[in-house]
Parts: sequence; structure tokens; C-alpha cells
Amino acid sequence: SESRPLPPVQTPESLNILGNTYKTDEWTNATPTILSLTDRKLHKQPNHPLGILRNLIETKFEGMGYTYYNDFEPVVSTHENFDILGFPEDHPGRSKTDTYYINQSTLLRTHTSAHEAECFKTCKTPGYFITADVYRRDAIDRTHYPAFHQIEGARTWSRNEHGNNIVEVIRADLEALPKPNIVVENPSPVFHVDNPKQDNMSEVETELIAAHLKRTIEILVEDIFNRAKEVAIAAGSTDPDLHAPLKARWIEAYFPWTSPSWEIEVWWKGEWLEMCGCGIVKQNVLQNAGITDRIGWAFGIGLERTAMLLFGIPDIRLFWSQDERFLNQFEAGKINNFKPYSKYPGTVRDVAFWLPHVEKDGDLLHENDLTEMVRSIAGDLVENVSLHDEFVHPKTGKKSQCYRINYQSMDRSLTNSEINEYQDQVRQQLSEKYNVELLP
Ligand code: FA5
Ligand code: MG
Repeated sequence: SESRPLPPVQTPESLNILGNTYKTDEWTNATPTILSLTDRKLHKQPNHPLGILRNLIETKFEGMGYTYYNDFEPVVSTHENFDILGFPEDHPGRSKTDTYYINQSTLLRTHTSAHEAECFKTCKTPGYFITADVYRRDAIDRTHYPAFHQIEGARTWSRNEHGNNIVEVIRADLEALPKPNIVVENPSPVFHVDNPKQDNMSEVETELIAAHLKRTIEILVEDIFNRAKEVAIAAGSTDPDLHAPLKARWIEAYFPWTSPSWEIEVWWKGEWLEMCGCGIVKQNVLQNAGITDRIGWAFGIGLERTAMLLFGIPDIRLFWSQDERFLNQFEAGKINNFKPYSKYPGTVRDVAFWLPHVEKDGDLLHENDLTEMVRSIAGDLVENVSLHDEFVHPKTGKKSQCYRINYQSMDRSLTNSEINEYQDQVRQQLSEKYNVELLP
């Protein structure tokens, strides 16, 4: 049941997704495999690690003026996902190699920020959290999967309501927040020409909103990582970092709809882990949502990587498992270490070919296209796809590539003949769809 039938090479005229019908066009690239994930709603399962983590975060901010949205459907307009947030026309995130399009004006959201404008418009409290599944065409490996989950947080203050007192109100809100016990390197990188404050906000307002944003994220990070430390210690880890205060750092970032913008990284098991992007919401984004009197912040945090370290889950694909041996290990409100139930060896296969001659480099077979094709053939049995080798013929200028595919199942051993069949289909589709010249 893990493997899926070959997708139709022809795109159907329309797609039915979550009860709605959409016309397809030359932009359509969402596959049946990816569309089959849209109704899982893992973040809403109380006994699933992602549901448990969402609940833990929501509980942490209970009573602090946030509304929680968990029911936004994943099909959104290109306008909501990109235009309204000020993504430039040529932003790479818009390309068909990175994003799953239903048709030219409709797509699977690539981030929870797609709902910011709507929430700013309708939310009755000063802040909100949105939790949802998001989709990106990406490499597959232990920590990347084409579907994952994010929590968006946002908080604003009204000039109309607070008038000249707005600075005092934000300062009081900041001082009311608990002070987390974290060692923060570079706690307040200042804004400057490349990461500027906005014209309609004073320096003091910008500094205070930034401090409120960072404090809020640090509270979250402290809570999550202290739990992760307890779990790691209970599991017998002797890493001395586990007994020292948590370390984090702020670095500058860029997002089209925030300025200034930052990312937080947390020191975990010997490396800096990217946790979340954030910034001060740009005025035009709020104005597009009909909000003219508010200023404030937004952040977006990925759930899977956090859940992997909290629950000791070794592979991101496990979150989508329907195997009882996975699902039965978790319980609402509890964080415990995942116990692997079995390990089956993987099988590595290569596929090599000459690429056809093309006018522009952009017409070449893209790594994401190949990954996607392999995934639509062998489903979650594909552990990893990577470009292994590339060669340009010195005389003809022709390019050959070798891709390495690792097939592996979490719950059974795969037979050689089964893998041969997948490999045959991969080769067949490569030559039919991409006109490559296969090497033996
Ligand atoms: C965003 O998606 C922005 N929407 C975040 C944001 C919100 C910024 C509001 C400003 C204001 P980014 O692409 O960096 O940014 O993703 C945010 C987080 O999602 C990352 O820090 C990471 O934790 C997680 N993430 C990103 N890509 C993946 C992936 N392929 N698999 C798992 N988690 C991912
Ligand atoms: Mg990022």
C-alpha cells in the first residue's frame, strides 16, 4: 500500500481536492501522491506528535490575547500565498520547480503566512496563531519532506486605541512577559539600511516591538528545548550541554513582508539549528488587509524538526505513518522518546543518462522534477534521491548525470524484483518525459 500506481502522464482536465473542483492548466504540477496528504490534518490529531506539540505551544500562550486557527484548508490563491505579501514577480519561491500549483492562480500553500492578511482582517484579539500543513517541492531525505507543518504567530497594537501611549503600552506588555533562562548571543541586532525600520514607525516603537517579538519566541524556544533536554537526559544522553543553560542566537534575515527581519538559531547537539523566521510586519501588508492603524510582528516556525528532537523521531517520513506501532507510542499532553520498532536495510540504485540539448539552462531537467517523478512511482519507499555525478563532454558539450536513489521501507524488507520494477519505471519515464538518452 506504500507504493502507488503510476500517475497518468496526461494531466486530468480537473482536480477534486477536499470537495472542490479545480480546472487544471499548463501550471498544474500537484501529483496524486502529494494531494493524498491534504486531508490528513496531522496537527489536529490529539495523540499525534504534531498535535501534541501544537497543543503544548498553544497552552503556553493561553490567556495572553491570541486566537488559534487550525482549520485553514491548504488550497490557496497565488495572490494569498505570494502577491499580497509583496513577493517580487521573479522570486524563486514562485517557480514551478519549488511550488505545487493546482493551476496558474491556485496552489498548495508553501507557508502559513498565506493566511496572515485574512487573520489580520478578521481576528478580534491582539494576536493569533495559525497551525497548518504546508507544501514545497524539495529534496527528500531524513529531514526534508514535500509536506510539513508550520505555526504562524502574530501580534499587533492599535494606534487608534492607544494614541500617544502606544510606546508605554508595548513596553508594559513586554515587561509582563516572563524572562526565559537562555544565553542569547547577539540579542538585539540593530536595524540598518539593508534591514531597515519602516517609515511610519519610530525607532523606539521598532525596538520595543522587536524586543516583544524576540522575547515571545525565546519563551517558546526555552520551553520546547528544556523539555527536549529532559527527554534526552532520561534517554541516557551524557552531552554536557544538556546541563548548561540553553544557547541561542539572532541573525538577520529577509522576508518580503517583514522589515526588519530575523531568524533564531538554537544550539543543539553540537550545531546551530534554524528554528524560525520572523520580523516586523510591513505596513503595506496590513493596509492590503484593510488595517491602517496597527503595527506589530509575525513569525513562522516549522513543527517537524522540533518534534523530531522532542520525541526522538529519526526520520521525517514517520510523521505520515499510519502504522499502529508508530501511532500507539504517543499520547496527548505527553512527551516521550520514540522507540524504533524495526530497521530494514536500504537499497541503493543509480540511474545515469545524457541530457538532451536545450536552448536555455532553465529547460534542463531539474533535480526537483526527478525527485518528484521517483516519488510518484515509489512513494515513501524512496528514502533519498540525490545527484551523484555530473559530466560535461569536453568536445560535444553534452551533459550526463547520474542520480542515486535509496529505497527503504520503515516496516518491511523490499525485494530486489520490486525495486527493479520501480527502477524500470523511473528509466521509462525519464526517457519518455524528458527525452534523455539512458546509459546502461
Ligand atoms: C517561512 O516559511 C516564513 N513564512 C516564516 C515567517 C513568518 C517569516 C512570518 C516572517 C514572518 P522559512 O521558509 O524559513 O520561512 O520556513 C520557516 C521554518 O519552517 C524554518 O525555520 C524551518 O523550521 C521550517 N522549514 C522550512 N523548510 C522546511 C522543510 N523542507 N522541512 C521541514 N521544515 C522546514
Ligand atoms: Mg529559512
